[in-house]
Amino acid sequence: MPEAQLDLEFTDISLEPIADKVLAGKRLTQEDGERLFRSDDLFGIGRLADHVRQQRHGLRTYFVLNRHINPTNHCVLDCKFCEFGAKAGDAHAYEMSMDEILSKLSEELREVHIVGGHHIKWPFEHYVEIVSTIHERYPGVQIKAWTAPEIDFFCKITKKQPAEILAIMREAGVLTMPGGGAEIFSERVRKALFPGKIGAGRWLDIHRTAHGMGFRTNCTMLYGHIETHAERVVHMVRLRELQDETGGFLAFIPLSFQPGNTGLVRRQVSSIEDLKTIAISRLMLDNIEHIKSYWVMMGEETGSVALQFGANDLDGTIGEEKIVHMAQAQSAVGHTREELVRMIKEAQRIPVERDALYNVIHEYN
Ligand code: V47
Repeated sequence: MPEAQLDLEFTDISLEPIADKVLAGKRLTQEDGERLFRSDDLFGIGRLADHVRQQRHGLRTYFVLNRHINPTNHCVLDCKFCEFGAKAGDAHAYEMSMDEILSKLSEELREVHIVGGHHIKWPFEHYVEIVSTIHERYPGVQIKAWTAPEIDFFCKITKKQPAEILAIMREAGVLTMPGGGAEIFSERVRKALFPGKIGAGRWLDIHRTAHGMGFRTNCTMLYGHIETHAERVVHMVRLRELQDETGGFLAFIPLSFQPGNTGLVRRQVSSIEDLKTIAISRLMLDNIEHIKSYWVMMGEETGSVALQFGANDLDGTIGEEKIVHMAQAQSAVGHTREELVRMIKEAQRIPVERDALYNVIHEYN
């Protein structure tokens, strides 16, 4: 019997068959995932997820010196969960100039994460220029840019296929793709909250194409609005299926919905729900190496505790973030390297500074 198995005790004994499967390296089913979400045994689930995380990564926990750039919030879409998007004339609408974008970057950064609105007046060439200008000015900063819905928008305005768009972006300097825009893979929720945005099939196809071209990409799930637990598990299973096919996903990032003034729900889900979602992601997504605890949305305290519930990555220093801070997220807007090291050490894990592809820069033993 593996030593860690001896430490696993459940107050909810119905989890024992699930734990047996996990310890035997067997894959969990949709039903198992739903069973985990129904259980109140947060610590049992957390210990199981931490066991799996420690088998893969030990105590090592990644972070990256990065910067988020959201070049504009002008957006043709009207997603009901989003407080970031704006129309021309709205008081909070903005467009960043190239100088403004460059002024937010520095040579010390390892990664820049670029996503924004679907601007009706910006030609595709402008989006390409944002990437190429950054790449020329800061060749050492790896560029993670444009979500699948943005790639789809570029296809619409250029009448090109995703592979052509991605080839042009690669030429301009894009290295990896972020995982945003997946929201929740449910037609029911899409029709209710983001009817103008691509659904699961197109999101997965664009990532499949990117993986086929050798890009590594991330994947996300927006939870804590009107989705059900079963829909969360379906979402994870569909990502797992694509990962079986391509192996192209680097990390999964569960995104805790910030209600702001959307009126969709009264408040953000509890820390308990955040931790359970992180832990269940680790258990369901047996083929995705990294599970990120995105402190910007979960908050720093829960984000740090999540490192004991299956997450092995704290994302990054971020610098500035507009998408959820416009929805009144309470987290700080940016952190220093020292603060991330402290958060990881507080969770009794070993900080490892990485680049965008998880190459190790420095281990803080
Ligand atoms: O796609 C929008 C979400 C995403 C809200 O790939 C909201 O490494 C919560 O995808 N409350 C963008 N979430 C952020 C994102 C991301 C973040 C960090 C790392 C990575 C990565 C990707 O934010 C959107 C949408 O799903 N979002 N509004 C909101 N009110």
